[in-house]
Amino acid sequence: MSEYRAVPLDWERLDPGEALRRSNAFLEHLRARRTVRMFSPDSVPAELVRNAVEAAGTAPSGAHQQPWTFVVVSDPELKRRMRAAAEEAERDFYDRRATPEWLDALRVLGTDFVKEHLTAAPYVIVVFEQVYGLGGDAKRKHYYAKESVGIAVGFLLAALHAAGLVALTHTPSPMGFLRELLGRPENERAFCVIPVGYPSREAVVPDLQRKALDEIAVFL
Ligand code: IYR
Repeated sequence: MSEYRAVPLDWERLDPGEALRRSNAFLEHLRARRTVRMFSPDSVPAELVRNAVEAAGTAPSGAHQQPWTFVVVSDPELKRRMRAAAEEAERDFYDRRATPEWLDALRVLGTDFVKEHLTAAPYVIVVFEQVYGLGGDAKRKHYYAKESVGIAVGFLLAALHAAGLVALTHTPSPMGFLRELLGRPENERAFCVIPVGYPSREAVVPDLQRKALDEIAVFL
C-alpha cells in the first residue's frame, strides 16, 4: 500500500492570446484526423510509435493504477496470424452474428470481413485492459479500468496523428484470440487493435461529417 505524498505542481498560466492560438491550432489539428483503413507498406520510424505509446501512458487512470498494456506488433508472422484469426471471427460476424440493425449502422463505413490492414500496416498496436493487477500472487482490483484504457487510447490516437501517422481503431469481434496469440497473462483482456502507418497512395475514407458543437454539447 502506497501513502499519499504531494509535490509542488509544475504549471504556468498561458497568456490569453497564446492560449487561444494554441487552442485553435489544436482543434484544427484534431479536425484533420481521419480513421484510415488503407495502409502503405512504407516503414515507420520506431521512435514515433514508441513516443506515441509513451504519450498514451500519460493518461489519467482510476486510482492511478495505469491498467493498460500496449503490445506493439511488427513481426510479419504474428500480423498474419492475427489477420487470419480476426477474419475468421469477422466472417462469422458479418454472415451470422451481426443483427440487420448493426449491419445497417455499419454501412456508412463500407467495412467487411477482410482485414488487410492487419498485415499491410507496419505496426499493429494491441491494447489490453488489465482487469486486475498481479502483485506477487495477489490479485489487486482495478477501478474504472475500461474507462481508463479508453482515455489512454484517445491519447494514443492523438499522439499518432501528431506524428503524421494514420491509424484505425479496430475491435475484432470477438477478440479473445489475441491474449493467447500474443502471450498475455490471464488478467489482461484485449481492448482494441490499432494498425498504424502511412496511408496507401490510393487511400480513400468514408465521406462522413462530424456533429457540430451544438449537437454534442449543452452549456448550462
Ligand atoms: N468488428 C467488425 C464490425 C465493426 C463494428 C463497428 I461498431 C465498427 O465501427 C466497425 C466495424 C469489423 O471490424 O469489421
